Amino acid sequence: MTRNINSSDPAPHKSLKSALALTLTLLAGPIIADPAADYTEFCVECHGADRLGGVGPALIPQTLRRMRGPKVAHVISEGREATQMPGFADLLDPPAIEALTAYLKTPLDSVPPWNEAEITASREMNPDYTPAETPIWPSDPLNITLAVETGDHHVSVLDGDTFEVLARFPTPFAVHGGPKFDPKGRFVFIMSRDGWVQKYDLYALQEVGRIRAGLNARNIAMSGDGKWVAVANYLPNTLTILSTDDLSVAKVLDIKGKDGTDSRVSAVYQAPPRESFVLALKDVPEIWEVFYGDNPPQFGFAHDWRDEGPAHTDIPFPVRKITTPDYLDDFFFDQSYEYVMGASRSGDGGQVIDLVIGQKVADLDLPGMPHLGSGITWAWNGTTVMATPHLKDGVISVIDMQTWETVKQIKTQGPGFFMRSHENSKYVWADVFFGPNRDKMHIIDKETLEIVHTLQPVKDATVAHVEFTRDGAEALVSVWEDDGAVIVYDANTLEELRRLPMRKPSGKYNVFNKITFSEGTSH
Ligand code: DHE
Repeated sequence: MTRNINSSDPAPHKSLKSALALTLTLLAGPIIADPAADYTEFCVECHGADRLGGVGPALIPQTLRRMRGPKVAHVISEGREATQMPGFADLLDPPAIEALTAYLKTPLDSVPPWNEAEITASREMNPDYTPAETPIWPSDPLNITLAVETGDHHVSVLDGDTFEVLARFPTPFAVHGGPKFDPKGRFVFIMSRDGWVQKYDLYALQEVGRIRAGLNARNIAMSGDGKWVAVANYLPNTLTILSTDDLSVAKVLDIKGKDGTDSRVSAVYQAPPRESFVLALKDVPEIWEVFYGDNPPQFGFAHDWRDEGPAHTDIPFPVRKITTPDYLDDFFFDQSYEYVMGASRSGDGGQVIDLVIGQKVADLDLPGMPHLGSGITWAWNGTTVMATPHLKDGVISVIDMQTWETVKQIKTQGPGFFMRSHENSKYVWADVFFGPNRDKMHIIDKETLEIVHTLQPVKDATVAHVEFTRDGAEALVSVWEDDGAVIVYDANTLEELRRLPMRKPSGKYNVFNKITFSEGTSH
């Protein structure tokens, strides 16, 4: 392992390592790169000892196949924008980075199979679980808010009226994406990047069980009827459908495009009015719909349909494959779920696909890597607008959902990750997740589309992600640090009301806002 010695290391341990490398180099001459050792030292914590993923994705040829040429080496060297991947150019010199790149592109001796049998074998139901038909606590069950604390992998269950922490329970390692509630708001399903899905009973404040639905997963979606949870996997290339009742496996769907190309699933979304799950695919220019209702619609587009083989239950989960003009990664739906807005994988622009006719109906002017998954909508000037932050540019795009034209680009103090509002609020809250102004939170007037206030809750601390209480009266903001907090604001006066200490809180999720599909939250 060789190190750069001229870097100005910000972290003391890095400087120490550089000095040690220099000493070793002087004593023993040039050191031959040892990618396996470098992997163990720098990558294992996030990507797993077996390279099958953890907080970070699996680093094997199957998941790196789109990163041709110098792309992998560049990410190792410089880090990856909009993710937690740091750059290692100050710790690894170019030959070491090249060797590590080659190491990551070397196939594993074997990727463990992860099909129905393995998934089923991983299922652990809590033997001590005692169901509660009504809440064992006195608060409003629809005003419960969950706060995911990624600092120590826990979830806090907050009473939305008093902000008392009713329970704090451990989750699987590295939760990603929003937990999903059943339609009644009693059970919640939580997913970790390494594919575990946990079921928790909010009435009983107990874990029901967990199962590893994939080796490297992206997110989960709940069916509109509450019977199924779909798990989008990068590894293997599958969609796992679980019964919400007992977490048993209902189906494992292999993801192969129309031409037989295997694909990772970027994300799965629920489309309740269509009784379908909608899949964004990473490696083929297609959108899939997987139907769970008894009577899947007949569109008359026979070429869109493919028989996916025998189902594992009597629910067939038929699949519709829609070819799209581009690879689309990140989706936002209109409230009717007929139209899906997708961002181009290149990060430049987007498209609107009409799911009824299975065709592109519009292009979107969305440069700078829009983060459509964080989009929200509201009524504006006789139409409905959708607003989305951009991960690369300090701008928020506001799009008219009738004409699909951009009506405004609101300039911000840096690229943002999340946005939130509420039907009862006149404001949109938008963070500035990246860059020197990550301690800022913009407050945007929904009518004038102007930033009317910028909060700075804790100087130099990352503040991000907002959730409202059920009635929209308070807004909860994460101070996204290990010794962080959730700050409760009066959503009208913007006055700070409470500060609840938490370990790196990320997303917060209010039961009512989620199960009613509030236009102010991502779905
Ligand atoms: Fe996320 C949601 C994809 C990096 C925290 N993120 C989502 C969703 C998708 C997505 C598709 C919607 C899923 C859902 O809720 O069902 N995220 C991606 C990426 O592709 C990206 C950029 C790269 C990656 O590594 O996967 C990415 N995300 C991150 C982070 O680095 C964040 C900040 C920290 C972390 O936990 O990894 C992060 N993502 C979140 C959160 C949500 C989320 C908190 C849920 C937001 C919500 O309000 O619903």
